[in-house]
Amino acid sequence: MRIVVLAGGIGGARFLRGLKKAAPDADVTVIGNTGDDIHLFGLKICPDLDTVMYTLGGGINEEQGWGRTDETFAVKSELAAYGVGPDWFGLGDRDFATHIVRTQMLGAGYPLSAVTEALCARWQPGVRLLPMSDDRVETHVAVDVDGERKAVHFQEYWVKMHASVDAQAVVPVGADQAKPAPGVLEAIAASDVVLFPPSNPVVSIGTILAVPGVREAIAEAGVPVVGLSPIVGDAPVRGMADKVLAAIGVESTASAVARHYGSGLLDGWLVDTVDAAAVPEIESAGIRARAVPLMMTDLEAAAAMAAEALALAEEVRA
Ligand code: FO1
Repeated sequence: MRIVVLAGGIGGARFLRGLKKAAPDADVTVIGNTGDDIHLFGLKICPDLDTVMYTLGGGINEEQGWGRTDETFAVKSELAAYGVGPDWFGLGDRDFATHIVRTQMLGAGYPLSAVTEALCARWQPGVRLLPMSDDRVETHVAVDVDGERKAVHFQEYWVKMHASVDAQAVVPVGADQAKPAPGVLEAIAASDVVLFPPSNPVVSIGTILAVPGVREAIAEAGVPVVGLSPIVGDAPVRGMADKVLAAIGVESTASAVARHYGSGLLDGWLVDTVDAAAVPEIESAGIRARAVPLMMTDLEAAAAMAAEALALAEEVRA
């Protein structure tokens, strides 16, 4: 079975680990969000691609969900001694090596997709990891600070500001001009099922869908498209999905997120058992829905979620 997964960071990566356990023989292609990418310390950082690569490759810091295990911060503190920041973004020594290799290869003219493949040659994630695009896309968030509106990079909103103010708008800058990376449209067209993990529907999956051609390719593939709600009991399981959903006028409920994707894109939607009452409303919007446990407390729980998503896909297909 050929499975295409659109993935953000932590939620996407942990779901993928469950999917690999639930469907060990499947051929999995991951289309990773690159809207979170940022240039800092002269280096190109791709948080979501790295989170997927490290999580599936066994190098992730399990407690944080991002960055490397057994990390040290000597380079960052040496840079700080020179007065070089930013001090609000935590890059560890081991992680620095990844960004140095990536930035060197990009500087030598390799596209991000080739660089990602080269990095994955070390980590062997057991999936084909593709950036959504080789072109630069950066998610910016409009915020009101001291009575003035300004746009900040998504990482600044999330990591520096801790999403402490409301997001007024979310813009994937450059997405409208971006082309899908080599292999993205082909993988979708050749897939048997497309999955949306419990990743952020706006700044993760929404950004991937904003790359011209991706949404259309999914709709035209004619295969079951099944998603898992990142909202459980009217609150995001992690992250700031509520803040960015509000910015696009979507309520933070499992049902509203399903309706936001819409029946033209989504065939099936899993909600948590605490949201079981939302199932009829989602089904009346033309999306097959089931209520199952959606907390990825461990690998077994993530694998059970992935198995439920694949079962719903088969139900939709039948
Ligand atoms: N998240 C934080 O909350 N603080 C950090 O200092 C931080 C650094 C960081 C470095 C590399 C990386 O790959 C991810 C990092 N993240 C950090 C996570 C990241 O900001 C977000 O969680 C994702 O972009 C959202 O998917």
